[in-house]
Amino acid sequence: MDLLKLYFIMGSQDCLVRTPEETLSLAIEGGITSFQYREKGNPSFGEVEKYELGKKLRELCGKHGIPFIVNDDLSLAIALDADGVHVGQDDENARYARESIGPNKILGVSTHTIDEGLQAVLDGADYLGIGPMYPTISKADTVKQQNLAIFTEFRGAGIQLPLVAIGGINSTNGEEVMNSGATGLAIISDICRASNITEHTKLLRRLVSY
Ligand code: 3NM
Repeated sequence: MDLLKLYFIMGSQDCLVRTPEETLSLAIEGGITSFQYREKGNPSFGEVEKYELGKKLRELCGKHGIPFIVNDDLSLAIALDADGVHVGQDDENARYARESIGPNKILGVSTHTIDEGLQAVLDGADYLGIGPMYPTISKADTVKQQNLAIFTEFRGAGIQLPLVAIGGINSTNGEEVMNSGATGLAIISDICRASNITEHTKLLRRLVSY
């Protein structure tokens, strides 16, 4: 699925210099192919703020034809009429998420083992997230680092869904991840923290476009 090639993930906590709206606009200009709203903001960032920011980011994505996916929060995804939802192993149950959003929305599931991958297929996932591939500064509770062979192992187990790699991916290591069999790259900090987001995103886009 080409839409998952360069999958940008972000929430207000990831935007240190620019606003989330500006960050997303610049990343869209650079060529991201999909976006996940992952709001893990500080305690002052309540439900209303989360919704209001989501609405703005959703509109930006809509204007540019970029799929807008909400992390973890099913009711927010439905309220924002998101294109899909992404759940982890500890989040909303994937099967329940599929039933809630219906058959036509995108469902992503984070998986770390073949068993989790096979279960996500049964639950109705459209793509699987696999990570962390490298150490990450953007998420505290990750499992242990994955081996690059994991993509081949998932394929060997008969899993045919798109496999999106995540965790510490950047313009230096992105190529080896793609060469190892990932369908696409999911990135937070290497885009959010770039001094020139648009140019850096263009560089990442070249890594996944072949
Ligand atoms: N999930 P960055 S790693 C949101 O391993 C997330 O499932 C992960 O951020 C997983 O690109 C991660 O800055 C953070 O490393 C990715």
